[in-house]
Amino acid sequence: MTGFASQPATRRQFLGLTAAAGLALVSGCSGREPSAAGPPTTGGLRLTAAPMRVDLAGHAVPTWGYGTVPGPEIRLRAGEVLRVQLENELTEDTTVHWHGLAPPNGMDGVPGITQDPVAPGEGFTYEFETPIPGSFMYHAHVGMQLDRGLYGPLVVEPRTEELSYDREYTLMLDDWRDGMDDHAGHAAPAGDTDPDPADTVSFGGRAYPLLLVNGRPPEDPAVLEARAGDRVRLRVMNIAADTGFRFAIAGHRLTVTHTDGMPVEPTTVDALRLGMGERYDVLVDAAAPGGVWQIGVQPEGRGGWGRALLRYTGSDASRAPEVGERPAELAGQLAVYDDLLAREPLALPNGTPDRRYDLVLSGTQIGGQSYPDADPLPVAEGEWVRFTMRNTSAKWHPMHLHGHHFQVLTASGRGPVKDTVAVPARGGEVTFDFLATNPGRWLFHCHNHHHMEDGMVRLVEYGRR
Ligand SMILES: [Cu+2]
Repeated sequence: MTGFASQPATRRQFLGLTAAAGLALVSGCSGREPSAAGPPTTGGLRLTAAPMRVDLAGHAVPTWGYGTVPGPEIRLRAGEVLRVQLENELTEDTTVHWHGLAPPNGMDGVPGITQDPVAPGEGFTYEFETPIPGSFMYHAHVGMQLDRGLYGPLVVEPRTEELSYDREYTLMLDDWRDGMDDHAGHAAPAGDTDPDPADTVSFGGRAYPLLLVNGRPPEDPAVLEARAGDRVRLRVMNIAADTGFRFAIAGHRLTVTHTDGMPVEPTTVDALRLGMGERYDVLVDAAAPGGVWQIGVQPEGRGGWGRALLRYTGSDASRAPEVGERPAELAGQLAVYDDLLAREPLALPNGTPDRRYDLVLSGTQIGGQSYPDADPLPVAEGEWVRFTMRNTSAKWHPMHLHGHHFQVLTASGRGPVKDTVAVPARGGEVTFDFLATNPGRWLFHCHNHHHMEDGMVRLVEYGRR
């Protein structure tokens, strides 16, 4: 809990969570009821990146984090100023990136591009307005630091909440291998060279011995409480480095209300697929006949398993599902981009885009180039820009654009507004449009962090028209 806010409202909120530890909710994930909330965070938060230990079902493993894994949930209201003092107590440089937000370029947290890296023993203050509500994440953006515990949820609440629900939880899904050398028995051989069978949906090929939900392994799951009849809002976030997930809850359906924090027409499905960097907000009606229900998290394209539990208040926790019990809903109807309709489409002008880029994703290259030996992609302020990506590789690539929201082009003409979009393997194609309204130099990259480290990055660079 070190490094948490100095602001009273925030601390009260946080202590409220800690007091509810009997619910087995990990610190930093929200289990509060909106009506019972204190004032939202207005900033003044201190994040200290430091070596720490995280308890994984009784094994204290070393990692780097912001005091807890996930880090403390940052919550503020649309239009407020996010102010975070980062302190670096690591042995190497670090920065914080605000995934899905569109801050001024200098606050985007990309070392060497938008700011000088923060050296060990140094600090940096991030400060910017957050006008757009949604479910976002923050994470370190230096090397593979994200693969450790340096991440957390960030929620910007709307001024007026349109959805009606009784309680909400944030779920961060992660693949984990940090500090697991002592537990090598769990690990499969590493490598990213085995070709996947043609019908496999795979976002990565590395071996990860554990999948965590809110920092917890399947043997020690987070427990989400609900009363019968409650409507529960879940903010599901994939912060993994190398794993796409299938997500479902036994005995319950999911009504998708937001993708990457941006509203869509509510649509009810059985399961979600989340590429790395993607988020979905869903509403779940606690309409089952009581009990304890499995929240299943299954990696796409490889083995492994993660879970949490949905417990109806008063139900006997000793009658929880077996650790490995897989909800049938995982194989049910999936939320797909084509079925999602933006509730607040981008204000694109009539006519045709001012600028187009057609980019082939091959191996871990974008347009045949590997960063840093890669040309910037120039845009000019005010332009309507279109990216088309065709993926010829055997892996799905979740492509993320910093500093902007884009609209996925679908047959409906009103595809979801997102900031990270999964491009299917073997000829899959996705097109998105954005408005160049946030000047600077912005990363466009694959959110598989191994692919990113391999150079699957381009810079979108504002210049003169
Ligand atoms: Cu990739």
